[in-house]
Amino acid sequence: MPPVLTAFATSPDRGQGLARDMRVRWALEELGVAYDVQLLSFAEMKQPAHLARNPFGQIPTWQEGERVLFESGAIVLHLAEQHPGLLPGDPDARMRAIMWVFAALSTVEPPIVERSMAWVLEREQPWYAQRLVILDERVHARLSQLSAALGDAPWLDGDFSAGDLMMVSVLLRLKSSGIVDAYPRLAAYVTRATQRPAYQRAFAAQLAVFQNG
Ligand code: GTB
Repeated sequence: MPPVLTAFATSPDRGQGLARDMRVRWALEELGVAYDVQLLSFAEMKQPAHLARNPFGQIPTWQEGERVLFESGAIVLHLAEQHPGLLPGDPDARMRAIMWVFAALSTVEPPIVERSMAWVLEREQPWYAQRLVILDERVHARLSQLSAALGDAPWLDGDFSAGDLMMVSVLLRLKSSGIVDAYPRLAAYVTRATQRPAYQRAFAAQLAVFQNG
């Protein structure tokens, strides 16, 4: 039986590929790993069967035989360790690619998520405009540092890696804001990554869930 990824039955982003199953789908496509998808409603995500997979009642989870994982970063790294294609063979380069996965998840993603959650939960508040200025500053600080680190290279460190996959996944959450466009190197980086056939296949697969739902 193929391994199983869980995803939203009804993604709030209406198939824009912003939910975190997308980064796992992308990794699976890059690595050529076949998989099934189990779609869950919000109610099903909080039921014991899913809480046994993820105590936080969230997607994505990954089940292959007896092995059950949650956390998109852990799942992507696990897949990249198991199959060639997303982590370099050289030990130093491999560790640096893993470092970029962590940088994406723990340094770049938090201010981006904070900004988007403020829009979801606080945009009707009288102080939202002032708060947005602060949130934007934090995002811009990270993007300008990231742009400097990328420089004119196509990818963060050598060949495309799990680090790039995760970084671009995180940057895509800013798509509707237009903020990334202020950083031409990052905008080109995102375009380069999302033109990859593996990204396109993963995007189409998650969009089909919305279109057929
Ligand atoms: N740290 C975990 C990981 O990386 O796997 C976070 C997992 C997570 O946040 N899962 C979300 C979830 O299950 C879906 S991806 N939420 C339901 C819940 O907590 O009850 C986050 C997400 C949701 C929706 C959009 N969107 O609509 O744009 C974007 C991202």
